[in-house]
Amino acid sequence: MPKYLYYVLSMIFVFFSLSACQDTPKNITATVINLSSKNVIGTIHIKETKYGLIFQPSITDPHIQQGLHGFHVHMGSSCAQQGQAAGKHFNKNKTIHAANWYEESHAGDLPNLYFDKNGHANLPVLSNRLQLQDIQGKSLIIHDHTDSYTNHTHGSGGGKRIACAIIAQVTSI
Ligand SMILES: [Cu+2]
Ligand SMILES: [Zn+2]
Repeated sequence: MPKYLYYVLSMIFVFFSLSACQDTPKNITATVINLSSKNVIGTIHIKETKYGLIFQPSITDPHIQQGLHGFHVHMGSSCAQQGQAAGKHFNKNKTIHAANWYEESHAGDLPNLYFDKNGHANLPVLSNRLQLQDIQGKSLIIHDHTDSYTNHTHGSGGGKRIACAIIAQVTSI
């Protein structure tokens, strides 16, 4: 085999190795912290699919009440100050606070998360309007109450921030 062929083959190998490294991740596991106790209470696994992003919680915290809890992607990259450092809802186009399936809503508005009577959350929610690259480095907030999916009532996003996760930990595909 001519020498230049070794060269060409090795460059092809290097090219494919590099492009494999530069793939954007298809999933992230974010660690969830209770904002009062500061304890780690579980994870939210975020997976990119052809239907959008699936947020799969695996959380146990007996201090979280049974029922539906407001859940959003917030702009900030910090959970400090009882979650206030997470800032406002991720919002690409100056839209309004509403249900996730309403096209005019904040991009970070997600369906409510369900916690059972033992403080377990394991039912996934879907957003068909987000990609992982949009939300990396931002945060997830879980609220004390149910999100009414409207701008019109006080505390409509679910009120007090009770748990927070930074969307940063990259895992293998
Ligand atoms: Cu929120
Ligand atoms: Zn919102």
